[in-house]
Amino acid sequence: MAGNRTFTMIKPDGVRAGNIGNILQMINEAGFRIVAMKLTKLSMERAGQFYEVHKERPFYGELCEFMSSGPIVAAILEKENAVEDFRALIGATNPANAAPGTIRAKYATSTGENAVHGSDSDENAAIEGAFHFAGVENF
Ligand code: 3AN
Repeated sequence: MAGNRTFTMIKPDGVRAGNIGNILQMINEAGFRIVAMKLTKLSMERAGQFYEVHKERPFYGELCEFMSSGPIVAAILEKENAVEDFRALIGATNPANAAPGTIRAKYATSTGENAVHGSDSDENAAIEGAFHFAGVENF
């Protein structure tokens, strides 16, 4: 059975461009309920931990520098079939391939600076949510 929670971050580029409100509006209009949310910042070390699975990829260092370059909005979202539906809402990793109307088609500028993160599985959604939020911060 598909899980009902996913984890997202509005990345430093999205925050810098003033798109927090626009992106949250798209998330709300797509029917997601916000379970947890905060404006925060990843240190280089915490970004490295979060993206540990990409450690061997050539873009890992660049990714960690970018993700720790400014504040982010971290959130846990709830909706039936949350992981899959949220991936559809954000669009492809490379915004050039993102379907029209998706968050990345509207607000991402490159594969690296692509405005939002969305968990890729129920298991990772739970791990990533717990990375950012204590249980008492979930509503
Ligand atoms: P997604 O965020 O769509 O799940 P992943 O998990 O493949 O994509 O990659 C995680 C993050 O790593 C992306 N959001 C992006 O910021 C960065 N990334 C992925 N591929 C590249 C690449 N070829 N060059 C630079 N950064 C990349």
